Parts: sequence; structure tokens; C-alpha cells
Amino acid sequence: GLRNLDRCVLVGAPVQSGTDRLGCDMGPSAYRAAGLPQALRDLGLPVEDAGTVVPKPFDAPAHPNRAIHHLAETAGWTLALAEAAFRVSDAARPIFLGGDHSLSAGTVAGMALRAKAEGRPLFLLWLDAHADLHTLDTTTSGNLHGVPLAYLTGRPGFAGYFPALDAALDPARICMVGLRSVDLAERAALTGSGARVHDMRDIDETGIVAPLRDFLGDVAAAEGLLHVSLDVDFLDPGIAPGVGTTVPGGATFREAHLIMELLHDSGLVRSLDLVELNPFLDERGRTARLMTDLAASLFGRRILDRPTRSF
Ligand code: 5AB
Ligand code: MN
Ligand code: MN
Ligand code: MN
Repeated sequence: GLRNLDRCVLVGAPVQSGTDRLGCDMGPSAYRAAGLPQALRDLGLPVEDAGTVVPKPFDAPAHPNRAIHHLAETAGWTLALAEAAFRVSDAARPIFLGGDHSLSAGTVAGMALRAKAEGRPLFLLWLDAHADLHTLDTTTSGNLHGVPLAYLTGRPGFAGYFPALDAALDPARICMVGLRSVDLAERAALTGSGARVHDMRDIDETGIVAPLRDFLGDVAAAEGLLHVSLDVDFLDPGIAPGVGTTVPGGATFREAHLIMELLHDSGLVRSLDLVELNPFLDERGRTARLMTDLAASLFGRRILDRPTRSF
């Protein structure tokens, strides 16, 4: 059952090692400057600040793929964040303030341990322009923010380079929404993987409500824990310029808020990553404020009260 989970806990994860565009490590301070803690308190939620995670030492050997950079440091973050996620999720709902998307290798691994401890399955909603499914062997950019989903689903080639994964995620429990930039190796990995994938064309054609309700219905039926990983580049660059990997044709303001509102109504979300914000590339804090407002919607801010619908 749910114990004490009306509390949330903010966890700073200023991870920068997963990308060669500098600035993501300023993310946690930008969220605080944008008023995220107060926005959550204004909803009547007790909010704790767990401070900032620091990476653990990790000895990774050099990888034959010479494009890869900051491998050992990223593995060290993965180790530290998995431990932190497991620890803080015991009695509160964590919000991880990133940091580039490599941090999800750690937060999701930790939440998988939490789910296991509760005897429940972990489900993952991945809101992103990208699939983040490269292995260490297929990445050509060498930017490890492009690999977390491959690590988490147990794709080959991570052993010895990343912390051993306790239990790989079942792709059937992963729902990806917003895709519009998928590399060839990722496309091959997606084919037949069993993951639910809703690219931008799907959203254009049928909207996001029906597929999301369907996924949430399955989470509820399985009494699952739901982790949401929100990459800034899920959003259209016109409303969210503060990110290093902009891709045109992203989610609109209302599409993104509607997803958050439906997630809130479901009551199923246990943990949240806010990733890839690059305050150096932002315009007077607007992306930090939009991400803050989206998080507030997910935690219960609404336009008007309405009867809740069950899933
Ligand atoms: B993000 C790209 N596939 O591997 C690569 O922003 C982009 O966390 C990765 O989704 C984008 O470098 C990673 C071209
Ligand atoms: Mn991503
Ligand atoms: Mn992305
Ligand atoms: Mn990105």
C-alpha cells in the first residue's frame, strides 16, 4: 500500500558527464531559482530537499569505442543515484533535478530496486524526442545521455563498464512518447522489443490521451510503480529552448500539460526525472519555469476542480 507518499523529496543530480554540451550541471539551481520547491508547497505537499548527490568512484576500463567520453564518471553517477533513489523513495516521492539524461540509468535502476522491495513491477514513461537506446558499441557521438534505456533494458555490452544491473526492465512496461529523432541502431533495437512507442506522428494523428490512458490502465491493473522521465527536448524548442539537443516538431504546451494532468489523476506516479535542462542555453529562465509548471501539474496543480476519473 501507499505509505506517507504525499510527501515529495527533491534530489539534486547535477550530472554533466553524459553530454559534451556544457551547462546541464546548473539544472538543479535553475529549478530552485524558478521556484519549484514553492510551487509544490503551494499545492499543499510537504517538500523535503535531500540536497545534491555526488558521484561514487567507479573503475571502468577504457572502452574500444573511442568516441565515448566520461565513461567512469557516468558509471559513478549511476551507482550513486541508484542508491539515492532507492533510499529516498522509501517514504516519499522523489523528483530528480538533472542533469543530463544519463542520470536516469541510476534513478530508474534505484526505482527498480524499490519496486522489487515492494513486490510490485516498475513501469516507465519516457517523454523524449530521442529513444536513448544506444549501446556503448553503437553510439557514434559518445554522449552517454543517449544510452540509459539500453542499459536499463539489459542490452549487451555494459558489463564491466557500468554497475551491474540487479534486474533489467521489461520493455513491455516501457512507454515512449514524443520520438522524432531515432538513429538507425536505435530503430533496429526498437523493432520487436515490445516497448510501446508513440512517435510524434502518432500524437499528430490520434492524440496522446487514448494511448496514455491505456498504459496507465495497465500500470493500475498490475499494481505497478510508475517512474516518469521527462527530457526537456520532448517539448517543442519554440517553448523550451533551454536544451542542448533541440529537435523541431515537439510537444506543445497543452499536450505536455495534459499528459501531466492525466498522470496526476491516475495517482500512479511514484518518481520523476526532470532532465536535460541547460540553463546556459535558456532564455531568461523560461524553460526552467515551464518544466517547473509541468512538474506542478503532475503533482496536482489544475485549472479547475473536476471529478476524478479512475483508470
Ligand atoms: B537525450 C543522439 N541519438 O546518441 C546521440 O537528449 C542524441 O538524452 C542523443 O535524449 C540524445 O548522440 C540524448 C544523436
Ligand atoms: Mn533523453
Ligand atoms: Mn532527448
Ligand atoms: Mn538532450
